[in-house]
Amino acid sequence: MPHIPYAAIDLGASSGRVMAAQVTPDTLTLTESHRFANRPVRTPDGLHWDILALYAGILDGLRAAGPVRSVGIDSWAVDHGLLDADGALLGNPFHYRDSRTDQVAEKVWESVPPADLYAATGIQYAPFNTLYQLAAARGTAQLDAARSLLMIPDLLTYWLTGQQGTELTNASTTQLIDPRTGDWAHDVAARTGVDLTLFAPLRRPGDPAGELLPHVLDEAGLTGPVPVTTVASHDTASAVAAVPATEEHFAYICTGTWSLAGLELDAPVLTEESRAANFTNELGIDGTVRYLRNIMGLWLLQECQRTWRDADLTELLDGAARCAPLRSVVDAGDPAFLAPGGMPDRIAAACRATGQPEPRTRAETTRCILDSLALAHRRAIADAARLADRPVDVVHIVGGGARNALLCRLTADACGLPVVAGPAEAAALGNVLVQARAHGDVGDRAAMRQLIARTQRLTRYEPRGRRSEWDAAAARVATS
Ligand code: LFR
Repeated sequence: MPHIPYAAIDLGASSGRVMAAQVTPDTLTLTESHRFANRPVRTPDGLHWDILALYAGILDGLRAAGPVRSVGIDSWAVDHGLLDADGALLGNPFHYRDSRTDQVAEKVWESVPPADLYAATGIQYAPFNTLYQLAAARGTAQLDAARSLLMIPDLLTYWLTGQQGTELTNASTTQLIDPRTGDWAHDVAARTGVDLTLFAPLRRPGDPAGELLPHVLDEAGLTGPVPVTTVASHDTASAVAAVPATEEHFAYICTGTWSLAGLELDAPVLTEESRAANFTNELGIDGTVRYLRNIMGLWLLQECQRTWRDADLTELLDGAARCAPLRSVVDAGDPAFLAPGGMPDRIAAACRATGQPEPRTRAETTRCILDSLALAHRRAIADAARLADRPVDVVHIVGGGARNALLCRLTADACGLPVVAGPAEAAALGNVLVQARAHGDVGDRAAMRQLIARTQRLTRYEPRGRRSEWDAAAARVATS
């Protein structure tokens, strides 16, 4: 007898999808019900998410999925909608790549120095952290009128259920949560002028989040009641929950628009050394800490493809595989690559600035990006292991980049460690498994991981030596 599936709504920076998953303690099948574009829109006041298009895509997806046991939503982090006293959305949510937060951090640091912020929240500096977005919004008519703030998955959950909550893994990316307690960092909020009453009560992955409203059921062609279950609503937290690790000492890299590389820990690392290395302590499921570094990821290549009028990925990767290795590398962690536009030229300029040959062809630029990502992966994992004082025996690559064989192979070579690649749809799988656990269909975190390891197609890449070439390339990036 087929089981009624769970629906995972997983929103990424370039597309959203609704996935239907059937789960038993021994089986797990995931099928895509609907995929839709996520196209950021620039208006005179800045770069925004098209939140209504995303919501419409979700309703289409639920209709395509048919009867479901429960629904869960995850998306990228830090971004949010502001709502007025009647619960109406005030304007389109800003995109984290919008430039309005440029130079805002320095002002915030006048109230709370960066060392104090890190000691209290464990969150790495990124210009787009919600804390800085709120500082940039200070004094605007919109923030003045706001009576509540909902993170993107919480906003969509509110529209589906009529109930407001703040999911913890995503809330940790605001830089307003204390990772030791999983509660608000009241002192940071008070000193930076953030009104914490804007936030709805905290919810944890697995908590109920309401039921689909009658008009939602109607639009999606469903018969109620359909519960919505809180998942790890930060996509990276869901992806880490689905890392198919059966070993104790593993590192992970969640690859997609970003590469998020690091370790799962029981407690945060809040040392000054860790802050200087720009490691973050975001929260994961079951009180775990996602100790990781943000690396620009396949964004570098996606942006090049956009400049090259959507050049074919397979051709680019085939060409890159034939290029000389490690000819030029850039620092793939450099925030200079955060904003959209002109990426091939910016990469060429970074090579020039460090005295390396500029990539001349699309294949060479692609190779430069993949070599640079592999190097950044290597550095992040080595730094995480050192700063958290934990050995690493294997690296799991999950997310879209797990399909990129060249990237996985280069990462194994650079790290000098075996890489296990897959699943590509880790965020959706983590979303599903947290729902299935809440509804009694799967056991604890280890059982969730074993289920993924047993049921999903994984590819193993052994390192091929050549450590000295990677060491030499690392030295070139260190000087950039
Ligand atoms: C990945 C991700 C990262 C976060 C970035 C911005 O999709 O969620 O974890 O740092 O997007 O929100």
